[in-house]
Amino acid sequence: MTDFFKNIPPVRFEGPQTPNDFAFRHYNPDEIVMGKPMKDHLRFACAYWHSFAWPGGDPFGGQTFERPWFGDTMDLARLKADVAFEMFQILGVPYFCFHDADVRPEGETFAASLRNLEEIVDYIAQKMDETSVKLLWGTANLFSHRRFMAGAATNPDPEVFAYSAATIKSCMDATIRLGGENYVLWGGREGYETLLNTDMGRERAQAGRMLQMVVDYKYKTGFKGAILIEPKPQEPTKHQYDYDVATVYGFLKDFGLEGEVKVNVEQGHAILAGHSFEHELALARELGIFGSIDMNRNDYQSGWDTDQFPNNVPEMALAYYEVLRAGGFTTGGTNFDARLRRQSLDPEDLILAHVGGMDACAAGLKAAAAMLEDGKLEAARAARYAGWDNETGKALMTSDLDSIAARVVAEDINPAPRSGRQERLENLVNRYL
Ligand code: XUL
Ligand code: CO
Repeated sequence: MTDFFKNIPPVRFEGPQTPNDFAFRHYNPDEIVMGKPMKDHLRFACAYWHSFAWPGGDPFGGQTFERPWFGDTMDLARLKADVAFEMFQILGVPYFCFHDADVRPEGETFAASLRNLEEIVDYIAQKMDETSVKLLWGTANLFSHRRFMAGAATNPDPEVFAYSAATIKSCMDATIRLGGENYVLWGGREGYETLLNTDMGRERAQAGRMLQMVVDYKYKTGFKGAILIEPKPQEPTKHQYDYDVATVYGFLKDFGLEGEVKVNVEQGHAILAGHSFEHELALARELGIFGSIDMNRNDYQSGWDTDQFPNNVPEMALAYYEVLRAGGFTTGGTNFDARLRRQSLDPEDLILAHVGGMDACAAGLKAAAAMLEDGKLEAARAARYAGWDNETGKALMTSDLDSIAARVVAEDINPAPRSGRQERLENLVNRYL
């Protein structure tokens, strides 16, 4: 045991009335919701990068956190892993997620970085065995180091493409070694700062080739997990190719990979793309590419990807409603891609941030389940489209313009507008919260 979280006991469910800050009010892991335990619906994961690698900087100032594991040695990487697994156990989260750069120091050469990664992965594997904490997904950091400043797969320099391919292979190997349930690709710098120096056609083709190689490697290695793309419209680059769920689907279709790759949808990224989280989730479900979620929130005033811990239960209820309508998670889960505010220096801040986020998700899930089980919202939706289920409605889907036009004239069709009943439905939803 390290002494980082000293005096913080394991967090347990104590119910909504408890005065204890270090307790769950809603997240009751074994409580059955719609036929299965809450923990199996939510499948919580902690993000290694925000909680253990981020130094607390912003564009106007550097590091605010002073963590005993900050530094570039393997001993410190092991200390970081020790503290990380202590946090996972205090919270009782079943999963974690990581990038290569979060867990190992960068070496002088690719080979040295790879040795560091393999060594720490062995150490993490041991910690996973001891604690039963599992890996939701692994990924490669192809955006922090300066070599990636003009992109990874979409870089104008083919040697950066090569370096990125080698890095992805090493991170897929690490994910497989740790029994990861998914492998994620977030194209942080796969985009452009200015079109003036960008060959968009080439960059798209390069990104398509890289993705094809990832899918091929999945089959070559027998990896059973899902390959997920995480859409984001911008930040760090001015424009990112994986803009949103619809754009990613178009890209997958273009390269014939729509049956191979799904999406990891992030709350804050959905908002940055001008959508709601539930919109992105509903679309992913309809397109058959729903995979996993990165849970967080942005500050609606700032317009930045502030990656705060989620706390808005009504928003989460709508998001989990779409997750439940998708049939719930299979390989995916709820990853807290969220970080503390830079003034939140204390170890207990890290715990309480997750406690609040987990509780807000649980409350959202319960509301979503009640909404779905009650069936009123779905009944209202079905009633709105009922005309499509009768013979005339069905026939429209196989008719042509001529025959439809002839019937409209012959039957003097003059449809009467009907209320969309939005306020009634909004009132209904609020009753479950
Ligand atoms: C950045 C982001 C990443 C990905 C993993 O906005 O969301 O942390 O989730 O690379
Ligand atoms: Co994310």
